[in-house]
Amino acid sequence: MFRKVSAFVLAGVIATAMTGCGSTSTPATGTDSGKVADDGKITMGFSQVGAESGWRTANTKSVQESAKAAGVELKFSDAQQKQENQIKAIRSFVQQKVDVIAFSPVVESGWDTVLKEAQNAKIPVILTDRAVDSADKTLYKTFLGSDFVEEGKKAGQWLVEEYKDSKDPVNIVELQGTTGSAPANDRKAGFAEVIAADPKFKIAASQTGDFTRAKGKEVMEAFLKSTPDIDVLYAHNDDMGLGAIEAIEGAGKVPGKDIKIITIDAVKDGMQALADGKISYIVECSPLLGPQLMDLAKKVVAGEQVPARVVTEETTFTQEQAKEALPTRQY
Ligand code: GYE
Repeated sequence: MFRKVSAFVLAGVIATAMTGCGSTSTPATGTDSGKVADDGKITMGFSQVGAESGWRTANTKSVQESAKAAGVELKFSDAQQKQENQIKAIRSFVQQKVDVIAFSPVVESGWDTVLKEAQNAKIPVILTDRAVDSADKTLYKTFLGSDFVEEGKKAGQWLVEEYKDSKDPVNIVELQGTTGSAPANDRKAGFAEVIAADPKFKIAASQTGDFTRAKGKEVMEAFLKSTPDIDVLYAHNDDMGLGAIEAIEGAGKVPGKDIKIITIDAVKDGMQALADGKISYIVECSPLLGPQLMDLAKKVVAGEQVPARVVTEETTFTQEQAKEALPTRQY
């Protein structure tokens, strides 16, 4: 009201009055999708899954280093693989009025309520690495990460090729990632779809190893006891595969010969085991999401349009390719 009157009173300098009006009533970026802090620095609340694997450690490092390089103030929270901790962290970010929230959802379901809270507070959310299954796609601005179904398919395609000249049944055991997580669901589905083309492929046992080395070892020990004649192990990440190698060796078998192993991630320890012939094939999943995440965060906070989905580019590695790539591998 006061501004309107003053604009009239200062009839001769309307332009000046309008400028004043604009600058007092509009926040710096002029959008309701977020705001830049008074000092111009973006504050990001980031809720990480945990520290369950080599992939996760590399991902955390990438996010932290990229935030620093991009001048983004990072509030980092480790959920220790628990959804309730992530929900608490997101609520606390909302209370602290951060400019943007990024998180890697440990499981796919159960996020609508907390995401609605962020939306009501006009704080934009970016999904990084893993997806949620919310029907309401307005609850987040974008999803940055790998295509996990495609990764599972690549693993299956290698297997089909590897056994193309054999008519014998191929007994597979599968170590799944964290139950209910996007990579576990999708890597299972992609792999199953490809191997279904030939009935000689049989998944004899499939259980979660929670993406950790310790669980991978434990479950593989149980598989070795319960399932005779295992030909192939498909592990949803390197760490579980590395744990399983210990179990296989402990049972007096030779990994890579008696049992072929396919894993996903391509972290250094996995690549070393591949170069050493213990793993047969690795599908890459890049954890270096930090730089793209910071770019997206800046755009989202500025109210710019971003693509709804940003897919990470990835490759695959044979044993020979691992030997070549290892010396320059970043993680
Ligand atoms: O493959 C696994 C990690 O979500 C892509 O989580 C990520 C997965 C990764 O624990 O090693």
